[in-house]
Amino acid sequence: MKILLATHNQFKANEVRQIFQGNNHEVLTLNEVCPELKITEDGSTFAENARKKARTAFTRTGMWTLGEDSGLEIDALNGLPGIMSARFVREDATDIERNRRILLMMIAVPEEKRTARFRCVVCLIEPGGKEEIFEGVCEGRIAHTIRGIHGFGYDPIFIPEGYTQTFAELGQAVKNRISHRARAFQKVLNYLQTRLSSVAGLT
Ligand code: ITT
Repeated sequence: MKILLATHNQFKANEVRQIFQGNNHEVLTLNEVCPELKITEDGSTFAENARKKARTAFTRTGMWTLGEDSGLEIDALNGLPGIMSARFVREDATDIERNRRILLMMIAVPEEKRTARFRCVVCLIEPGGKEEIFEGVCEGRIAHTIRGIHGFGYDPIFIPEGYTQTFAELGQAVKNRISHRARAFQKVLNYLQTRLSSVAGLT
């Protein structure tokens, strides 16, 4: 089945495609379906933003649609950057600038207080308009330096629980098994499996 992921972020889309691999779903993005569609993220929670992305794209296309909003929550910074993750520092800042700023803000924070988590919230809308919300969390801590070359965003400063390397050092195969995105989209896949067989049973 074709399913639209309402994102312009190609790193995110590639991760979702890898998580969906072998499940007979073709994941399309806004870049392929309606490249001009810009969605303003003005919600106050990840769920509100995920829902807005999904609803806006669904209204345009009528397709099975996924909206995803995600970010990094750092305990020592009272949950920042949180829903501001993509806009932290400045709207047009680079990933390196954002990572440097966080490391600077945390320069005096000791190891045991460097706890953080990535959160991913997904809103799925099916052609009849029914909608469901899914969430995935990956606990970890903030490194002291920028490390690794894989992934995107805050991957070079995030060490997932149970590991000593950052997501950007661990690489995509490990990340796609344990990440917030992997956890949320695995729930989506499980739901789709049940939902599609019940819809097929009705026809
Ligand atoms: P769309 O809104 O078009 O989907 P976006 O990049 O603006 O793309 P978000 O609003 O969900 O996406 O912002 C998520 C930001 O959080 C993202 O830009 C990264 O800075 C950070 N982030 C989310 N997931 C991440 C991950 O797996 N690894 C590193 N950083 C991540």
